[in-house]
Amino acid sequence: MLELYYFENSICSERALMAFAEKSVTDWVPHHIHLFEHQQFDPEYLKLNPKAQVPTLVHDGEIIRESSLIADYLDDLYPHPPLKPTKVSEVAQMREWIKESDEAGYEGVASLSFVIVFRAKLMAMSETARESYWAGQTVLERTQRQQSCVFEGLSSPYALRAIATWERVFSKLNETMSDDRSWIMGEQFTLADLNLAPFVARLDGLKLVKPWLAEYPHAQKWWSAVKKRPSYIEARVGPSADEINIMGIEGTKVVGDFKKKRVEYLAQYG
Ligand SMILES: N[C@@H](CCC(=O)N[C@@H](CS)C(=O)NCC(=O)O)C(=O)O
Repeated sequence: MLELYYFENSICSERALMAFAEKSVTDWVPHHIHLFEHQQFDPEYLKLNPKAQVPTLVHDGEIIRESSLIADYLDDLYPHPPLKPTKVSEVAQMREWIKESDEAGYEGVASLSFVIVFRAKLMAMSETARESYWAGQTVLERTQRQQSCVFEGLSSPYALRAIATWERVFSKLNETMSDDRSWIMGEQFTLADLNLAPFVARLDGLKLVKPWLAEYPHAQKWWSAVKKRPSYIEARVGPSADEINIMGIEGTKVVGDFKKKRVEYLAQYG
């Protein structure tokens, strides 16, 4: 039996949902973990995921954590259609993309989400409510990142790191796609595309993709193709209807300052 513990509006959960959709697997058991209701801190859930994060896959009692590893595991479990190239060197190259999105891409998207949307939400709360939002966190680096983004906004060093990371990813994506290939690894849609898609969807919800990809037409073409991918549509990747409104409102407020910050970054480090 396959069970997925997840939260619909989480970009990491969307990777697992997209992998299920790619494989046309529907007989899995959903367990909803509502992050804003602090269900990730339920002692029973912490036994499955001590970092108090989603998603977690449980397969016949075996626990699989980390969204990119869950997608990889599902690809091994259900070989058709394959989401990894056959040539081993290409598998390693595909994993380099995933490593970058796991290590830096996730932090960048999470930081920008906090700078733009959760900042507005958390700053509107009383200090006590804010403290209880962060109570029980099990990953210190995540709490510190979130607090820096909430209290410092675009001046947070994490915002600058986010801009640097995504500049690097988008520029590499643009160059990779410039030979008119269909997907990152060539003609095959792979885990490199799947793992990147939900993160770019969030940046799009935050109104950052349009200004960012204006200079990267090949990356933009990739993004347009991803949005038409049946698994992307079926898994409902991207912000929900409620979220899209609030992200759009807050994103529009910040986009001018974001563009300035990006220009500053490029002038100094680009
Ligand atoms: N590297 C982990 C990151 C998982 C992660 O941080 N998930 C977020 C949602 S996207 C979460 O559960 N956050 C918990 C919280 O905000 O308290 C993965 O890819 O599975």
